[in-house]
Amino acid sequence: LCPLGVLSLCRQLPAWDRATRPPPSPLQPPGLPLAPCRSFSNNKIQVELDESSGVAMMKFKSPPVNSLSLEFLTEFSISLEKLENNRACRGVIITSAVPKIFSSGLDITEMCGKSMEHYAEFWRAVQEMWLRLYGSNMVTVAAVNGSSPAGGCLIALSCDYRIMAENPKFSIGLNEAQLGIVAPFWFKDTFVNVVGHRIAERSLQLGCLHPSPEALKLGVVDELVPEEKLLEKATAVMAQWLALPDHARQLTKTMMRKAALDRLVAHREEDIKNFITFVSKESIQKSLRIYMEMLKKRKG
Ligand code: CO8
Repeated sequence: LCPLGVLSLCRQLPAWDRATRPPPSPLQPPGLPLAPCRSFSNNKIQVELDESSGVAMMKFKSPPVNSLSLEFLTEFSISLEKLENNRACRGVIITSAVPKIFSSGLDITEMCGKSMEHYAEFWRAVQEMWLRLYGSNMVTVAAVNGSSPAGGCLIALSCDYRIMAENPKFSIGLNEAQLGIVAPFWFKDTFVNVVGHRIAERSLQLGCLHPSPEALKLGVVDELVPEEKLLEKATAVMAQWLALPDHARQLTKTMMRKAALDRLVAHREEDIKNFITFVSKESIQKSLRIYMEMLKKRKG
């Protein structure tokens, strides 16, 4: 019955077959069963599960900008896995506890001046995070309460629904081209699946960061609401999605996302090699260093 090849890779049980016990987590020490989670938190992420509604609130809390370091990505994947394996959880709202920032995307320092082994480990963690989030059986709603460039945008795009604070100072987009780097094919696939080919092509080539009203117009986000109403709205949207029987919604999600997920699964090792080759080039290292300096200067 399981049509989603990636599920076995993510070690997830399809939710329509959760009667059986989930296999041990690859991220969990062997022999330790996953503890039921109501609330849990780590250095980077805080999660509160409301068991009566089946909805978890996941808040990124890694100041100053929720950058996606190796540690952050690992904690994110573990948190998603815990929720996925908890039968009481049917949906997750993802937001930020850091004012004005949803996530600043991949931590650029993880891609500068590090060893090949580090790049491989880092990139595998980026892939793992996306496979888990994009392939999740849960309803996923992004409550984007701040700026959300590149990898931050990918997280929002990977959810089922995106609501953004209507502050035009907050922007969202896959701006990799502005850094002199190229968004990987699965970032692109995720973007195309949300906004369509033409909008994605233009936005990717120009490395656009869209202020929230433009993001709404282009379909990068589904709705804008005043910031103070964001979580209330996300909760209401979640209730709407959860009103449907899980199995029908999950199979439909699988049908829509399977091709993109399978494509990365089939090319995972090749994608890691490509990343290492690309990011190790002196020209790319130089672009990233210049970009980091620009961020620091802009501050001063
Ligand atoms: N990684 C690491 N450090 C970061 C990042 C980041 N992505 N973003 C910001 N920082 C650091 C800043 O350098 C600064 O450090 P310090 O305090 O030491 O000077 C600190 O965080 C705070 O940053 P700001 O002062 O800029 O904070 P603001 O609130 O003014 O602005 C923003 C926040 C809007 C998020 C702004 O920091 C920004 O635009 N950051 C850059 C975002 C960005 O371009 N991210 C892209 C990352 S690349 C990616 O996600 C995908 C790459 C996939 C392809 C790979 C192929 C090679």
